[in-house]
Amino acid sequence: MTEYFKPVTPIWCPGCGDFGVLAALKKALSELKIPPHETVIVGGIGCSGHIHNDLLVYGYHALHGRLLTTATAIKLANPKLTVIAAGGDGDGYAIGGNHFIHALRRNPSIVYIVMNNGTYGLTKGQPSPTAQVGYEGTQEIPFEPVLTALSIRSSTFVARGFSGNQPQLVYLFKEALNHANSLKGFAFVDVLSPCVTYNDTYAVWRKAVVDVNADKNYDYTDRKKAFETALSIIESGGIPTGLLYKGESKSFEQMMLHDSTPMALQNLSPEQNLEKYKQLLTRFK
Ligand SMILES: Cc1ncc(C[n+]2csc(CCOP(=O)(O)OP(=O)(O)O)c2C)c(N)n1
Ligand code: SF4
Ligand SMILES: [Mg+2]
Repeated sequence: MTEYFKPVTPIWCPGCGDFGVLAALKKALSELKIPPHETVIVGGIGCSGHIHNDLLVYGYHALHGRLLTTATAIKLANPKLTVIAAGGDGDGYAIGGNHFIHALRRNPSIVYIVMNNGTYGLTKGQPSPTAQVGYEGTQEIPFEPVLTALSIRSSTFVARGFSGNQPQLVYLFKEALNHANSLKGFAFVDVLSPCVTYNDTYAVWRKAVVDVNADKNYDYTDRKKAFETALSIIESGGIPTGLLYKGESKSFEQMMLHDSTPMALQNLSPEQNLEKYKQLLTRFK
């Protein structure tokens, strides 16, 4: 690819929470001075998955629920890139649910942003795994992505923001980008991003959010305490937000690449590799 695509105007409904996610992401990338030509956003399928079209970076529109495998492969091919996967709650927690769990377990150094609105916005408002009880008649107990992420022993970064709280969201995105770009592993940020057209939760969420970092004694390096704190907030009807957990575990690149040169950084010029190519050909004779 020799030219950038020009960012387009977002297609979202006026007031959609995803505008807040885009604004915070832009601010975080520019404040950290991350070069656009070294940044890739892999978008999921859904309204949220349009985000990679709205920024001056490389973009890839993945299959539904399969953005994490694509983003992981990009990072393995070139660990120098800033790699961000961004999609919806349907994409990430329903069809992509098992990929979510295994990405947390493998710990590739990418940022994963889930624009969580409790609905399938693009397909006009069916309940997603995080839909509140009663939404469109659903009686199912909502899936709790941050508790799942905290329960996986090799997860290294678990956070939740709210598109209605920009300073907190910019802070979380900067922390997540720094975590992934120092090759420390998978930086997961669930973002409460209301769908004003099919599930307008702004007023309810604004009252329910609890910022765990507001308590100066909160220790985000203690996984057990983080789980207990998040669970007790949920059980009392609140929604835990903030940097919930940051820890250490081997990254997927460390496990997979060892000392080998990543694919995109290898010298593949035919002239300089003629002998190797000839040797390779002998194996097929
Ligand atoms: C394999 C496959 N199954 C189903 C669909 C239909 N589909 C398109 S978007 C979507 C869900 C979108 O919900 P979410 O990921 O929460 O994104 P949002 O629109 O809410 O941002 C579905 C089921 C599809 N595109 N591909
Ligand atoms: S349908 Fe909902 S999620 Fe989709 S753009 Fe509109 S407000 Fe946003
Ligand atoms: Mg959704």
